[in-house]
Amino acid sequence: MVDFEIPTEQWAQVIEQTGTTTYKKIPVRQPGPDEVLINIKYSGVCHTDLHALNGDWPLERKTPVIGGHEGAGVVVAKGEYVTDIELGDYAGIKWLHSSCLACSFCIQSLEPLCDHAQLSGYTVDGSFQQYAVAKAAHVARIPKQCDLAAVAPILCAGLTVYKGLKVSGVQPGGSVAIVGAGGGLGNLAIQYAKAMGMNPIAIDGGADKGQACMDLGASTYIDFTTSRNIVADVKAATSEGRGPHAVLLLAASDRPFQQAIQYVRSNGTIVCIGMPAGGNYQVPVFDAVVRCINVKGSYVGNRQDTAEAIDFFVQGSVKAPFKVAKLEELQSVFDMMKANKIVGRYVLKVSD
Ligand code: 8ID
Ligand code: ZN
Ligand code: ZN
Repeated sequence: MVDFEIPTEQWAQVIEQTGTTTYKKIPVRQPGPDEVLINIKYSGVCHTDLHALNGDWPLERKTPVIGGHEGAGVVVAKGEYVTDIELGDYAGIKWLHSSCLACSFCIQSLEPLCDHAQLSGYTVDGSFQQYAVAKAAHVARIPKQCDLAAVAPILCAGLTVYKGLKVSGVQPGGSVAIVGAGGGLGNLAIQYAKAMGMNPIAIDGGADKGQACMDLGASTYIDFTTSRNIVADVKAATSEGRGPHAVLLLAASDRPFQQAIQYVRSNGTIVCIGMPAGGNYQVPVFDAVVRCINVKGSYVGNRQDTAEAIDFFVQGSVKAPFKVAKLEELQSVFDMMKANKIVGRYVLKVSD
């Protein structure tokens, strides 16, 4: 067994008050009996981290809190009950830090719905620190051949869109509109959709996001900032002009929902994933009934979904470009995200 030298102090980004994150030194914690200590090498920055920073969701967050829930690193210490992870293994911090594993949701592997779920970077400290404690039962198992920077966004963005595509019910050959396709979740959604045999239609704003979406394999790019008629443009990109079989709503805005309800194919499904602060959806009852439209929510995924999402990455069928910044540069990544300027994902380099 490898022995790791663990420092007593480490660098972290701490939200001490809503709206600001502070780069500072803090103590390193020791893992409890059912926990592991992960030396985080890279952590993706999800738009959810920005919601946590701004405190704009109707969900209580702890303060102070260390954000981050796409953390990939090396297990450097573990508690006495942890028998299926070895020191030196690669592991990942995801949004679901823990769940009770015993309630009626947990035993059906609907663990994100557990009443006792703890959330990384929100109700417990996350991966914007060099040494993060995580529950062994829930950490993502990452195969040794993986590039830790590239796999980090799979831990939330990849997992979430893979699960969303699964529950969309779209069959191979079917089409899916991806709203917010130029962002972190969206870029990966294009890749998973292709890998699952679906035809992805990308919707976002700006030419650089358009280029990225087409490079990743979208069949069409529709720019919501310039399109005169998004509903007509989306329908025109589908077979018989009947609209896509499903829509993945990934934007941190509720505006596109009203369009989605108009262009989704009859008998199709709208999957709500993006969580705009204060967002609301209005479903016209007549359309929902006579066109048999399904509207559902999808919230990260369970441990099996995580393993499957990582498998696609390992097989090389999911590969999205990302940019790397330093842990101390988190605030500037948030500033770009607020302005919707980020194409794909930013990944922070957390430790050497
Ligand atoms: O489990 C979940 N449901 C889950 C998991 C992870 C993230 C939900 N989320 C939520 C986040 O909290 C956030 O609200 O999904 C949303 C998107 O996360 P992200 O992909 O990390 O955000 P981003 O990288 O900023 O991308 C958002 C994209 O949406 C585009 C923006 O231009 C950006 O590229 N967009 C917007 I804002 N309005 C749009 C519109 N009207 C739009 N694209 C098309 N049409
Ligand atoms: Zn996330
Ligand atoms: Zn439970």
